[in-house]
Amino acid sequence: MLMDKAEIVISGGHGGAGKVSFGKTETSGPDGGNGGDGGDFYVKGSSNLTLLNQFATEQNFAAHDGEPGGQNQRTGKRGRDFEILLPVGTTLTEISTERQEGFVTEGQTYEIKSIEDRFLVAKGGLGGRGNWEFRSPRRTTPTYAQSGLPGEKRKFLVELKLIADFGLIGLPNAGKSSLLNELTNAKAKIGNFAFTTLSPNLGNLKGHIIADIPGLIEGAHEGKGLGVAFLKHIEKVSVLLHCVSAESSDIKRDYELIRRELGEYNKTLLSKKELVLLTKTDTVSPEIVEEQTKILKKLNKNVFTISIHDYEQIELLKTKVLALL
Ligand SMILES: Nc1nc2c(ncn2[C@@H]2O[C@H](COP(=O)(O)OP(=O)(O)O)[C@@H](O)[C@H]2O)c(=O)[nH]1
Ligand SMILES: [Mg+2]
Repeated sequence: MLMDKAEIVISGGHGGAGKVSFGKTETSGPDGGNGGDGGDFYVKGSSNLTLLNQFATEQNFAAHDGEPGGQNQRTGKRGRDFEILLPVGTTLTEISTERQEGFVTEGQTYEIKSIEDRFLVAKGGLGGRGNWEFRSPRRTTPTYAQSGLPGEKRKFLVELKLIADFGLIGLPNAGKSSLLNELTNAKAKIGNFAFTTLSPNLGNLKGHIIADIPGLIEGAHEGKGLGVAFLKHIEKVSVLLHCVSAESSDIKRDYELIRRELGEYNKTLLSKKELVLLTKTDTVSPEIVEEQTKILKKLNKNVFTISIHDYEQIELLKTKVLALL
């Protein structure tokens, strides 16, 4: 199961307490140091789509507290920062924030758009001042220090919006799931029946999401099979990877059938960038591959031949696909 929604509470570290202490001799006066600041809390982008699963068992996270001040004006150590990784495509929407001055709800959002994104989402609390800082000509022996402030405590709704860059389309058995697994870290079931899954399988190719969109058959746009449920996902992708099996006895028909279903559902789908993939090329002779390629090129000049057993060709395809963005 891929979790795509959770509520979590994130806190900055508590500031360390200031110290009350006095030097060893009667005349040396106050020398309590300040507490260290609490650590800050960050979220950072990652290409791992399953990261929201970490919230199934744990919803509360905090950066480390600052250490208390010491004698001899020694400042406590700052608390260590904390970072959690979230998949690219995640939005954090603030539900509520507790700050020192009270309870504030702001609805601030953070959007993780790339693996380079890193946001400070909860500041650590300030360390308390030690009694050395409170000395003055009038108060030479202050017997108090500050206790340090709590870090920001923020509750967020974390949502992963699966906006895929690429959509693998084609008839059942065209090799979509197999290709997804080869191009990405996905583990989609191979050779399963067309209608067993209710959400598209997703994989990650260098930070870009590829969705394997099953269920397209003749009449899908009218609600045949489960195609309609999947057609809406195609609307969001930037590039279509249209798989047509080299085993087909009528490759033109296979290609046009899918195009027709797309167009009947929504004409704008037809103007999306499309790379045609002649798949399973290892199952037929080179002559047939050549012939099938020729037929496809008449329909779309952007054709690439592929077999999941051809490692070099798979690597080439990765490069080619990324260049289409
Ligand atoms: N020989 C060979 N078999 C393939 C290739 N790609 C997929 N297959 C097989 O074709 C069948 C359908 O593949 P699958 O990926 O499930 O197709 P999907 O229905 O489009 O997702 C499975 O039995 C795969 O093992 C390929 O490049 N070469
Ligand atoms: Mg499949």
